[in-house]
Amino acid sequence: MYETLLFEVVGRVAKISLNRPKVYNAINTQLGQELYDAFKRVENDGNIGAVVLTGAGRGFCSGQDLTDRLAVDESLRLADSVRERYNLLISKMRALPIPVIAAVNGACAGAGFGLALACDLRFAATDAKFTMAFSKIGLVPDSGTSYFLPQLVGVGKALELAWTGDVFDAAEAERLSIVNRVFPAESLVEETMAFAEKLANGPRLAYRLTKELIVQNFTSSLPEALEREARYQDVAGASQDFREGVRAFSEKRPPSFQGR
Ligand code: T3D
Repeated sequence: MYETLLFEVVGRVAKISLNRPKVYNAINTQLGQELYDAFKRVENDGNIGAVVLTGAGRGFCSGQDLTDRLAVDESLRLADSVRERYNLLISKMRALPIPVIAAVNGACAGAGFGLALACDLRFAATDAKFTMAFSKIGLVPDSGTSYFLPQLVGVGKALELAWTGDVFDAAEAERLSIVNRVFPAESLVEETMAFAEKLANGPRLAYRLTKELIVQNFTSSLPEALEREARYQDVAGASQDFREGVRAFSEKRPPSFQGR
């Protein structure tokens, strides 16, 4: 169905592999459109409980395909590309009500870094490498990187990484809390898929509400955050999963959650 990515559903997990390996999965118009479509497909499939985003070959994603920018003429307005491609993609990913995990298998740059940061969690291969990249070609951060990166590393470090465009490895990314876990390259995708499958079979209603809480409360006042917690706990507390969780605890057995 797609030409620039691979889409498969394994158990309850959608695995999306960007598939332009010769250019480290750089994003051209077709890949941008197909990726957006793949996320819409996930959104509309109630059986999918988690998403893993990874890259085919040696790269995760090297950002905007720069060969498309070689013949820049005066009519090119990057705001159009940013709004119509990257902003739509990042917003769609962020709005997915299920866990989205990046398995960063290799080079991760520019808008590719933005895709990884828009995921809820990031697992990386030991030999993955990261760079903001934008300043190296005279651009400013986009694809949500100016929003997500300071949340993870603080304003000073985000500015340093954005200004220098320095390339850093997975160990440094883990130290900076940009990635959650690091695995040997050969087991990265398998480990990420197993983790995603576990989440996909968890208390999905509570997970969805938790994602909304943590994302929204990050930019809320304390009174707003506390009130949102109370409202969401009301919803979670009325779920069958809550009843099952408490029953399972008292019966000393693992819970069997239904996601409602
Ligand atoms: O324009 C707009 O719409 C605005 C939005 C912009 C969003 C952005 O993403 S701007 C940032 C664009 N991305 C970059 O500037 C990153 C460019 N790539 C790199 O800096 C390096 O390739 C990496 C650090 C990612 C990896 O370095 P390395 O040494 O491991 O690999 P390499 O040899 O540079 O790349 C491997 C191949 O992929 C190579 O092709 P070749 O020589 O083997 O035929 C290289 O040209 C190609 N490649 C890598 N990145 C891109 C690319 N081809 C097209 N576009 C790329 N972004």
